[in-house]
Amino acid sequence: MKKNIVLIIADQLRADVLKAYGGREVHTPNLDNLAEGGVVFDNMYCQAPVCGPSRASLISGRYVFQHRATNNMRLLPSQEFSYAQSLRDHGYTAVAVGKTHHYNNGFQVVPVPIRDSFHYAPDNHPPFGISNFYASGTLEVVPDAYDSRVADTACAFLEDMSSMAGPFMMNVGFLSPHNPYALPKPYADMYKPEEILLPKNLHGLDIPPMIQERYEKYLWMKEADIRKARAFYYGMVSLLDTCVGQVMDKLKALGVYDDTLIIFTSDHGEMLGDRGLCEKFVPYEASVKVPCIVHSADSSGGRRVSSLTEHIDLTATILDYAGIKIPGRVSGESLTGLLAGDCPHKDTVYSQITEWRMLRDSRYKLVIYTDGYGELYDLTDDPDETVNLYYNDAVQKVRREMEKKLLMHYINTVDHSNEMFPDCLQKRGAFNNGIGN
Ligand SMILES: [Ca+2]
Repeated sequence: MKKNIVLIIADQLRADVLKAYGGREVHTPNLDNLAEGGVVFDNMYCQAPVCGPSRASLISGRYVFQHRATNNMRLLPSQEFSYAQSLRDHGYTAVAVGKTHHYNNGFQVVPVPIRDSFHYAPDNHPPFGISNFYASGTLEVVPDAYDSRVADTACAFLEDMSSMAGPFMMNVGFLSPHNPYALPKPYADMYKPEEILLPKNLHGLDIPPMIQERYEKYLWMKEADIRKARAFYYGMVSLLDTCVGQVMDKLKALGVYDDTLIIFTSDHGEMLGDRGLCEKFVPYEASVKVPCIVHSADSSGGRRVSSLTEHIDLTATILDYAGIKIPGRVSGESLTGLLAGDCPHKDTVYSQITEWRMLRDSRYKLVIYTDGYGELYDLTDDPDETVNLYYNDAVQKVRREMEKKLLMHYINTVDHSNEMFPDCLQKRGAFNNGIGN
């Protein structure tokens, strides 16, 4: 049996808008079906809530401080591990359709036809003639969507690949529901702003100093603007759902659906007005926690997995599924066991961008900013992250334990071929001060 793999990545899709994650406002029949027949991961975290670094972690199976593609301008270094290259080395055809952000890492890139109505470039070029809603307040209705062409192209190529002798892997990258907020009808007016729920904790929570500027950037948005943005975002999610459904229908029509490992996820989330913030870049759940639905012939459908999991575990899972030995420099751990049934997995998950480092365990989330500011949340008692316990004298033992876990995470995952991190630690005198005491 050919062990085909399809990885579908949305851009900036927060988990809780989907019905599979408790959402009640957005029509997503195809993703609902995928969830009903697959395994839903309740606690999947991206390694960085920004496109380039997050996708570099997915491709390499490594944390951002390991692969060092730390921002959108830095492509994954060609010497880094790539599951696409590894699959090709093991007889797979590995293709990328739509956005991957990193195009030189083993994928055969299938071009997506571009027409005049093209509104957003696959490699994150500035929008072509389209205003970004978060900057201008403008919602654009366009004749058609780039993602529809991604779906068409993916389906055409699936037909070609299904007749090949060897197995295939396809990475399908959709741009929805990433801003600038441009949509064709009927999606553009599918949801009525006045019927949309307002975000959680729009204002009033403490804003860390390094996020203050970002917070102020969205202050122009009043409640009506946020409802408009949410309604349009939901339209983009429904468009995405249609495109995902096209790919699923094609896999079924080709008779390969049941035997294909299908992974659906997003590179990061979207704040969508929660705590006065939009887009991503922040360490809160709507930004760093991502949807993840897996269809596998090896697992019974309709299951949920509550274990803490990371995007880099998907990399390991793809290799594992293909029968490839997971190399030591891949830091992710295969989810194959969790797909088959309950089993122990990791105790903590980690994410970062330039301004902060985040670690969460089964109960607490710790965030350390590079200016020294800290956040600590009890996600069991306070899932909306409203009470920062970091400076609370009553929980200093918890804070110290979480800080130790963060430090141990670095020590246990540091790449010794990467001289940057040990040098950094030495400069801070950490080795001289006796780490681990
Ligand atoms: Ca993104």
